[in-house]
Amino acid sequence: HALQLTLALIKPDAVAHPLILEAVHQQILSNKFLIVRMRELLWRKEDCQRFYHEHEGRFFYQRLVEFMASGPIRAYILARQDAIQLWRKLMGPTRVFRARHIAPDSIRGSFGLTDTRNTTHGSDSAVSASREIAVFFPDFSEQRWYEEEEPQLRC
Ligand code: YYY
Ligand code: MG
Repeated sequence: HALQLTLALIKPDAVAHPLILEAVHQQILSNKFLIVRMRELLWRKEDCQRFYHEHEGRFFYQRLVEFMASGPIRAYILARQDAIQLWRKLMGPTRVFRARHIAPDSIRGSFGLTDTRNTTHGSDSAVSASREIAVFFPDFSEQRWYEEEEPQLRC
């Protein structure tokens, strides 16, 4: 496909701050992502646990789950050429110290508060993107989108 889909989340620390929320949204637009779907929600702790199950047992798992359920988050399905890799590059490294030093202009380098409160999430592979899109947008059919909408958006 010409366009790739990814799931992006704006985490509670950033949704709670209007200027940061707007700045992250502008990064999405100025980097020519298409916003395919968008919603805001308050996550239940059990859903966070399921979403992050690959990290179960890690030292940060509990605080991550608590944090992600602590306030509203915003979820996007984004489309673009190389969407997965580009969104992760724009986010910058996971950990705030690295982000600030290696990629100070990245989203996390600019707005990340701690390793946990690091502003955004992005899918890390096509397989994760499909799984994660289905978690937040259960009515969205990737197959139908590629058949009916993607061909008209390509340029
Ligand atoms: O994909 P990405 O978000 O960049 O990092 P992961 O290694 O998948 O970790 C997911 C999530 O866990 C991260 O965004 C914050 C949290 N976390 C943490 O709180 N402390 C760490 N040392 C590492 C990750
Ligand atoms: Mg990850």
